[in-house]
Amino acid sequence: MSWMPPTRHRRSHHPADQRHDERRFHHPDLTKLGGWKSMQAEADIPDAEWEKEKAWALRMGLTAADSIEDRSIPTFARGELPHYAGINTFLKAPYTEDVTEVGNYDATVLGAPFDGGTTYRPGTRFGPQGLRKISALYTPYNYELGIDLREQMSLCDAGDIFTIPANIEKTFDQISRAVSHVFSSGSMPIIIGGDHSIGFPCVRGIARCTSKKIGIVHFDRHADIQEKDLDERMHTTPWFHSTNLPNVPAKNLVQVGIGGWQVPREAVKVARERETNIITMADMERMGVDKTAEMALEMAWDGVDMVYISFDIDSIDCGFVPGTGWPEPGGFLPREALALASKVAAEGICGMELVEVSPPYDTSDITALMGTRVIVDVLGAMVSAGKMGAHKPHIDKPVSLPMGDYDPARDGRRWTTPAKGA
Ligand SMILES: [Mn+2]
Repeated sequence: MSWMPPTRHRRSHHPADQRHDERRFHHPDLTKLGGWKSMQAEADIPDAEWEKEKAWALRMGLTAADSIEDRSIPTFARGELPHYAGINTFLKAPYTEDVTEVGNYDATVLGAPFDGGTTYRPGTRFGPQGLRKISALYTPYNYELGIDLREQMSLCDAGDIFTIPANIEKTFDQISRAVSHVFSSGSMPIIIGGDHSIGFPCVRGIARCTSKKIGIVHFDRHADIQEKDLDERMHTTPWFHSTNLPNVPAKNLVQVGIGGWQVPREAVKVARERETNIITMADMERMGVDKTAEMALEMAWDGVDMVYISFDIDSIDCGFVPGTGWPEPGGFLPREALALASKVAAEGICGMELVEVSPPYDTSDITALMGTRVIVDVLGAMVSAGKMGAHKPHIDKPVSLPMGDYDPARDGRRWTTPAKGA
């Protein structure tokens, strides 16, 4: 008979050990903790996509030097690892350089690098690059949610929209066209700004592909609903023009986190006239996150078919997000913002934008990281709730954009020596 360890004297608090040790009764029941549940839940998440990515990396990046023991490591970095290496897309998702391929993915990230709508600090034209850069540090797995985005949804990065820096109206036309293309493909658009002026062309891009109605949950310190600012449509005006669209009712616009000393009176007048819904930061604090989300969802979804999220990073207290165009103290704590965005996303959304990250004013990439986090938490909440793709049945007026006249078979591959490329 072999020697058995004296289990009565083990110090482990792990639930699996409790059956061996009657003395454990005075310790907390760990099975009630999310930490314990998540540990168990991980076992049920598949890893087929990760295995596929590793095999793909060896095909693309060649097998490693003989001295390297882990034979899944390639010579050239391809895919997720190492996090500090590579040509960054958002979350190292595949780059759909050919944008006719975005329909193969549940969601598409597309950058709108434009800061011509800015009325104070510029720099958000670098927002998409800033988010992509710091997004590389994330894995697609979230312990607390018990989900792995790579295994449970598909994501691509279509790169940036060609914006026109000195012409906001031409830029709006380009953004609406790009968003319409992605939305029509069935892939959910995730637009990374860019200043908040892009909110109007993004919503317009979705709205023109459907006869259904769209509600908007808008997280911000600022109301952004006046008609013009400095004589033009600027980043202070997206919701005036969005709620002029026939299928975007103003009564389904819910603005959460508004307050402070930067809400222009012109905007308040419009909000009052159009009967939009404003939940101030103090309202949120008094009601709490759950009740706030519940109320926002009720108003945004009232009589509509889809809801869009517009998240201005400056809705979070400026102490956490210094790299933004109009910093305002007294905003959300990060945990509140992430929880609110997640709760709204868990009911299903038709698209989202993350705006106002300005890398030139950022410190240690912290603002860009917060923006990245909002996006991945939204995706995580949708996957957890089984809502990814819920918008697809509402795409009843898809658009089709003509391609340019370029045939790789006839014209060869770009930037190659003709002899080799032929
Ligand atoms: Mn704002």
